[in-house]
Amino acid sequence: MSKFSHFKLILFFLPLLISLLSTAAAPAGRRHPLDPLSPDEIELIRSLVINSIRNLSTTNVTFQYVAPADPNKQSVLLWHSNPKTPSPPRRATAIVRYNSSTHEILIDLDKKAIISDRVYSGPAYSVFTLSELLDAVALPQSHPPFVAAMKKRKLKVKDVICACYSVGWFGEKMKQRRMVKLQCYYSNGSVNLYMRPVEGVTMTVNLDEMKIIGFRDRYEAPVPKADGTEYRPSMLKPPFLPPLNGVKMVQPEGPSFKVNGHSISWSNWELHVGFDKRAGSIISLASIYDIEKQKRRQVLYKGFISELFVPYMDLTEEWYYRTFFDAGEYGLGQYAASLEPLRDCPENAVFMDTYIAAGDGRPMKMANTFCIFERHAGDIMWRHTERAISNRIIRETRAEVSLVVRMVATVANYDYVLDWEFKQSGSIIATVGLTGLLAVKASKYTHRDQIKEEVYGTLISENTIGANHDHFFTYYLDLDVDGGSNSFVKSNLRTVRPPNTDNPRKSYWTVVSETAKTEADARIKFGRQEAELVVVNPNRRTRMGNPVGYRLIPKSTAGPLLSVDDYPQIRAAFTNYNVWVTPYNISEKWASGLYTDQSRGNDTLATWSLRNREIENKDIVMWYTLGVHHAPCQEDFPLMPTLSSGFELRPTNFFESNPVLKVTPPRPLNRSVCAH
Ligand SMILES: *[C@@H]1O[C@H](CO)[C@@H](O)[C@H](O)[C@H]1NC(C)=O
Ligand SMILES: *[C@@H]1O[C@H](CO)[C@@H](O)[C@H](O)[C@H]1NC(C)=O
Ligand SMILES: *[C@@H]1O[C@H](CO)[C@@H](O)[C@H](O)[C@H]1NC(C)=O
Ligand SMILES: *[C@@H]1O[C@H](CO)[C@@H](O)[C@H](O)[C@H]1NC(C)=O
Ligand SMILES: *[C@@H]1O[C@H](CO)[C@@H](O)[C@H](O)[C@H]1NC(C)=O
Ligand SMILES: *[C@@H]1O[C@H](CO)[C@@H](O)[C@H](O)[C@H]1NC(C)=O
Ligand SMILES: *[C@@H]1O[C@H](CO)[C@@H](O)[C@H](O)[C@H]1NC(C)=O
Ligand SMILES: [Cu+2]
Repeated sequence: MSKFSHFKLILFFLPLLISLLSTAAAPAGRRHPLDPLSPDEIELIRSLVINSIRNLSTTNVTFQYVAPADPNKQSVLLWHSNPKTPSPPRRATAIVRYNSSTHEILIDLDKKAIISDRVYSGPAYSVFTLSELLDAVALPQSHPPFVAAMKKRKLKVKDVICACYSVGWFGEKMKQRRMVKLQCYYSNGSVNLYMRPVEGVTMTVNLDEMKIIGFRDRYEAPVPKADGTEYRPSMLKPPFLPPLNGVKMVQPEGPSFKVNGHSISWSNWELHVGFDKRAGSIISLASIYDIEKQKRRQVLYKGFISELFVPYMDLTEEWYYRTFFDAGEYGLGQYAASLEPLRDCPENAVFMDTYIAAGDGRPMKMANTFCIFERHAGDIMWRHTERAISNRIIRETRAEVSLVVRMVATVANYDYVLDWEFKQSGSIIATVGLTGLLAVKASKYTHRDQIKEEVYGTLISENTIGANHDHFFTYYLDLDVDGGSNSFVKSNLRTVRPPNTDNPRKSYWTVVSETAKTEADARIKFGRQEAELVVVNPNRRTRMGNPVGYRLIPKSTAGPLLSVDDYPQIRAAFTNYNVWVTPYNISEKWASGLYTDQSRGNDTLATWSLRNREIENKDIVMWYTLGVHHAPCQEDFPLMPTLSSGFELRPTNFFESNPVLKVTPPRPLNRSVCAH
């Protein structure tokens, strides 16, 4: 269930350890309805599905996506507010592929029975499995045209490593087979294979038959040299920057949070951390204790990354199709990295393992998927120095400590550091950090001055073009501010000229607020106007009469630059606006549709929203797309320093006054702990 960074720290975590063990031993009936599937449940699903398929010996069965079916929201809330309420029925969805068709199977885990089995016959496909991608990349080694193409390039075939790329959809009318394209890289002399593409060769693999159905060797380009691509310190040549003095975050009394299964309580916050093959971390039931009102207040029913769209801008035959949906096609959870104590997370972190169903349906343990820690990074929570009163100086300052839940998704070349951070002030901050390896294209060029054609990127090293691309993270944010009935208020800041010309000023700005009545009123493209976007509960007001709310403060306002009729953009039309608001609907969860691989854009947030439903004083969901345009630069080579962006959900007239005025600073530690 959980393990700790350092053996000696176990002593300090003893109370926590005991609470974890007691959770593990708790009777099944007390399981949190939003918990991810346990290994036993995954096994059960597998055996039910396999047993239901006759003549198995002749059939390959692939479990593409297995997850708990979302329980009814009202039953979860009831269960959560009253521990005596029984858990809602525990169900699971399995999207299973066999006999060349996709089955959507709904399973009752309590009754251990299949409820329904429906064949989906649309043109799109569910998430890849790691095992099928591994099988696919092994195929070229025994594919004669490929072997010949590598020989021709004087490359050692066994050092050529291929990667699978989703094929996208470019207007094909007929349903296509389930496929990936392979692009290969040369690993001889460097582990940084992504910096060494073997350009010009593309293969297509039929994933159901697991065979190469297309091979094309269009041209040759020099494979970029291995020299300079290393990132392991043991293989790097000096000089190195000398190390800094030791830095660590110590909590000799242990962390201040408690982990109970997947539930976390820390200071005034309570939340649940779920896990999904597609989305990665799912934050649920985040609520904050209001010390003035002496009650716990709901904030976020559910928050997760619904999709991550990464289109590349290179139009050549080998590249045009690279328009990836990292959640819906690849699975951010499936690609979760195992976090390394002391490096990925500080010393005071607690780690959590997770399970997903592998391609064969069996539970696959993912160690150290999450780390949870208190961040004390030397920031100031609030302060003031008052010198105006004669003969005295008033000085009050509080150090910021926050709670971080972290996972890292390494989707092939890219690493995404995905943090959810909770502050005692009530703010929830989501941060994405982009690091890892760029997707680069091999080219004949070694100097910028040689380039006279469009190369769709930047020459970042000899023979290496860093391809232009975007990252669009679409967050699903089901805020329930003090309950389910919320409205979305956008406030534009307008410049006004004073009506009275005698005024010495010629302008000022004022806030013009408008409550969105329907979905169309709530579609926001950033960069057009300054807007303050607040999800309010119109039925709950502060003493001053302001509706209680939570505001979205974006750190990135980038939007798509592709034209709306471009096929990738049709599939990713949910990025056409930075913000959408929809009425809560249990089946509207994946912005790119339930089936994303080869999708055609007819089941996206953008199509659901065409209904233009009413969203005022209703249970609503806010969708925020955080975009990063990435025109690579030389510093991104051979490995990219983390580039961060994110957003803040910040209480706005939610509390009667500053909620951190009465935060007590962390207990002082004895000096000896940090003596030099
Ligand atoms: C299943 O197997 C049985 C006997 O092995 C055979 O008679 C039957 O035709 C098979 N059914 C299908 C659908 O392949
Ligand atoms: C099962 O998969 C193997 C390769 O993984 C393939 O050779 C075989 O044809 C597949 N069988 C069926 C019935 O699809
Ligand atoms: C496989 O599909 C074919 C037609 O698509 C169908 O006739 C056959 O019964 C299926 N086999 C199984 C085992 O479901
Ligand atoms: C999208 O269109 C395909 C046919 O092209 C259809 O099979 C599928 O059901 C449609 N999906 C939705 C959600 O409308
Ligand atoms: C493989 O790498 C080594 C070391 O960098 C180099 O000397 C050798 O020429 C490379 N071989 C091929 C076939 O690329
Ligand atoms: C929920 O959304 C789905 C897909 O958009 C739609 O088919 C269904 O009718 C919606 N349900 C309700 C109750 O609006
Ligand atoms: C700090 O030092 C005092 C006095 O030496 C001791 O009583 C106390 O237990 C120490 N606290 C911790 C957390 O080590
Ligand atoms: Cu990038």
